[in-house]
Amino acid sequence: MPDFDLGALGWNAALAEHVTEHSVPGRVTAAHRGAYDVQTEHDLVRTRLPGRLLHENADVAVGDWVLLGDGLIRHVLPRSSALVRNAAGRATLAQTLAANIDIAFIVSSLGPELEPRRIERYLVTIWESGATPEVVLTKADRLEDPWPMVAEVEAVALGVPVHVISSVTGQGLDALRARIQPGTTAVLVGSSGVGKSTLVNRFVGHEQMAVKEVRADDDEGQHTTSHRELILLPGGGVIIDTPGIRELQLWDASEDGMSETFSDVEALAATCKFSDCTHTREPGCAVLAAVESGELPAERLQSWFKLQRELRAIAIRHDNLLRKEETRKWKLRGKDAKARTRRR
Ligand SMILES: Nc1nc2c(ncn2[C@@H]2O[C@H](COP(=O)(O)OP(=O)(O)OP(=O)(O)O)[C@@H](O)[C@H]2O)c(=O)[nH]1
Ligand SMILES: [Mg+2]
Ligand SMILES: [Zn+2]
Repeated sequence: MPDFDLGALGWNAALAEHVTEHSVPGRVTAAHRGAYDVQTEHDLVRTRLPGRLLHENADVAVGDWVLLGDGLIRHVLPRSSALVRNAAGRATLAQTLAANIDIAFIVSSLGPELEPRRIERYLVTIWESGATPEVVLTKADRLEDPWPMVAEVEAVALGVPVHVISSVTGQGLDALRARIQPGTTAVLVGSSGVGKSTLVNRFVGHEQMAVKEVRADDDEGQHTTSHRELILLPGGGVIIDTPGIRELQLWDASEDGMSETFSDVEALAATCKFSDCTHTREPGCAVLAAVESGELPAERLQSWFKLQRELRAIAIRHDNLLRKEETRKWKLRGKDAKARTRRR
């Protein structure tokens, strides 16, 4: 008899097809430096990657389904979604923040620190991930009237639910909790101090995650979350808490995330007089006309241009990377062939 029902974490028949004899399936619930916690049917085990996978730079993230063999992670099962960013400070290194997620909550606190532009950037990445984004605006209790600010966010989060909550008064918590149905995995992403861990604790019903202490002198409190952790909620559903991130560098270079996030701009662009309109000076440009009339905020157009430039730069970097990789393989193949000729 299993002690733990993996179904509660989202295990399903499609995943079960990958299980081979002598392998133990489980889900990665926490990632530490070089070590992983994996929940199996029997135990929560602390494990790591074998040398070969380390060598191959295997990418294992919280939320991944893995197969254990002899206590080590032998396989990472195919992902249904993955939230990937360009690792901070590295030109081209993908970092998976969470895998196999259904909903990604973009968490921002209501106050002067709120930045709709940053939410736009998150939206692009999340649409790329295969998960569905939703926006959570926290600390509603701090403002007398949060609604003008909420409207500003709604204007950039087209077709995306925007939740307004307070972990202090409980406002909006039930509606938000209802989004995480049994078998569903949600992840919380956003800057440090916006109240992600506090929210998790409210859902769990006790201090599961350490929470930043309020300190007037500096905002870098003691208990900032330091690692990603997957938590099974009472009543079903899974939530992944993540450390606050200062910036979300785009990783994926496809246009899908942009089209979803900027559907308003793209709909306008489709009606420009010239099909190759650059929306900078052309006559009959519907985008510029909309900015002129006030229908489209100029900052939103700027943001669209900026993210497009970034995506193009990423596409070029990825292309170069691919070419380097191919050259390397080609050289290796050349060496192999030479070695074979020598042996003959
Ligand atoms: N007034 C108010 N304060 C809140 C609310 N939610 C969280 N806080 C406070 O905000 C501070 C930061 O909360 P955390 O939950 O640690 O924030 P976090 O997003 O997990 O931060 P990192 O782990 O650093 O990413 C704490 O002092 C909380 O008590 C809220 O709804 N209203
Ligand atoms: Mg936290
Ligand atoms: Zn145009």
